[in-house]
Amino acid sequence: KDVSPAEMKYQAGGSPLEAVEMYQDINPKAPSMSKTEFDKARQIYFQRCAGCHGVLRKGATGKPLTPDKTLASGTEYLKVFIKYGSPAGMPNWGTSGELTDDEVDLMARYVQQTPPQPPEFGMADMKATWKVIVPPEKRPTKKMNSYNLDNIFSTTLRDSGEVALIDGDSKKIISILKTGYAVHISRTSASGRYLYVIGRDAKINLIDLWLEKPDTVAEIRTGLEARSVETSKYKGFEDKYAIAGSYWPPQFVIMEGDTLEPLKIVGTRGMTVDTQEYHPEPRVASIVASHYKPEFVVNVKETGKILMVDYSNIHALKTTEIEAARFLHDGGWDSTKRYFMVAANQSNKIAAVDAKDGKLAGLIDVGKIPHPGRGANFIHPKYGPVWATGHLGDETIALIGTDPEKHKQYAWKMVESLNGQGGGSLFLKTHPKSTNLWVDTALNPDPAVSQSIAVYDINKLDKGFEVLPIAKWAELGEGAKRVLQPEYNVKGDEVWFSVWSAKNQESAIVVVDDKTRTLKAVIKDPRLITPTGKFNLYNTQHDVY
Ligand code: DHE
Repeated sequence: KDVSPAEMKYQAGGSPLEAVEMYQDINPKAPSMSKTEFDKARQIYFQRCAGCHGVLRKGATGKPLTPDKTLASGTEYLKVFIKYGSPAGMPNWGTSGELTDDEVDLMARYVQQTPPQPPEFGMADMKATWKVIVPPEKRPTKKMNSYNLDNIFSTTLRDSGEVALIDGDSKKIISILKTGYAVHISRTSASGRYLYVIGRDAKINLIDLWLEKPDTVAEIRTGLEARSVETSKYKGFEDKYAIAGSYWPPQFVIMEGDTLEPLKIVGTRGMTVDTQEYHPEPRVASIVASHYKPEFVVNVKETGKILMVDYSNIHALKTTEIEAARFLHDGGWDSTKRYFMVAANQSNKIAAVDAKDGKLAGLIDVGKIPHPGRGANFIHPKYGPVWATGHLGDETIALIGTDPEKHKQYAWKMVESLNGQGGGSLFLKTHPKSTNLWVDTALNPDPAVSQSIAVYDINKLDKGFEVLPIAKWAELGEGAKRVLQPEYNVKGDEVWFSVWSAKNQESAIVVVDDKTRTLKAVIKDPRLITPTGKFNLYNTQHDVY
């Protein structure tokens, strides 16, 4: 199979576009559909199919499903495909019981219709959702609480549409804030005062950490579906701007850092890097702020281009467009923060961008569907500084040399491929003060693997890994649970893991002592519903990983 079942389920995570009204464009050549049928099919499409086939069905991980292709296939052929799946990775939606025969028939007819286009979301729409709850002049001029901000963990509570701010010192919840749905990431501002979180529904909360009780001081929606937010970090521009990328519409927006006032929207529609064909929905994946220049590094998924967006004058915006490879997704800096390492996941490559010289440093072949999160940097005993990624599609961990000065022969090459516990890895992590490399396998189909973590000694990689039963340590009840996203505390002596259960079941955060690899604490609370990503504010602020 080209795509693992874990990867398919991961891509079929649901889209807020399912709730958006869209126009039914009647195609006289397609099988007839009532408005009710069309709307039901459209909802199923955005829940299950859009992640792989795209909003406009131009294809990404999945094949294109535009009427020129689907009308030629016809209803009966499409029904077989949808019901039984395909060896190339299409899930067996019918035989798995997820869709009834009637729904399979409905979807086979639906994909022959002209794809309905969700509405655009421009400046007027953004302004209509923009709220400044506490204006900058009414905010404190110094920190008004006694929290150790550096060691707070902003923790996504995916299905309750909240984030929990957890005090890393006491392991107590400071507060739970209402946010957009399924917050994807949290990012700390350059000064460490502000926290930005973005929901799948493109709602951003700006949280002021200096308030007596940290709380939202501004909010906005920047689109209909999104995954990334970041804030300017270059000298002289600290906390000045925020940027958010969206999946739909395909665009990014630069905002005032302390109010979220939208200033400049830039569309990403355009030509693909390889075949140079027009793509109508190039989604914005990860965004990071350069430490070398006043630039944001914007990774555009479907066109495979990395945009170095110079924010020093946003009214005369200069953008360097770097050719990489299609399906750019997640990534992080190397240890010097000069090179940004980003996964072109369905291309099985990592692109290394030189943020100082504004060019591609390397395009490295790795394993199947790399998925680093922000990756992990450490000094390899033989190859010098390396950056690591795990994979969704195989069990390996790729180590890439990142030091073109002192270890030139290893730079931008996969110098080693470690064997891991299994495929379905989402995140891995280490810390400059640690000798451990922690690798999750959250999407592995075997519960014993998805509920435990593999840990390597980076000085003895040839010794293999130790397995720690994180979910077992949490002592939760029955039910599926996944262990994911290792995250260090500020000192680098503890690692936190989410044990992510269903919405109606108990979840937990498990804290492990990094040195002894033993259980240190289990954080449980009825309010900790579906915890996924956790972001230590200091490590996120300074890009330490
Ligand atoms: Fe993520 C990071 C997109 C599914 C949890 N995820 C990212 C980033 C992108 C992205 C573009 C990088 C943002 C950045 O750094 O600026 N994620 C997507 C998807 O398109 C995808 C495949 C399907 C979807 O429909 O969303 C997807 N992601 C998931 C999940 O199923 C996870 C496990 C739980 C969830 O919330 O749905 C999940 N993604 C995360 C987390 C990060 C992330 C925790 C940040 C990791 C970090 O350490 O930086």
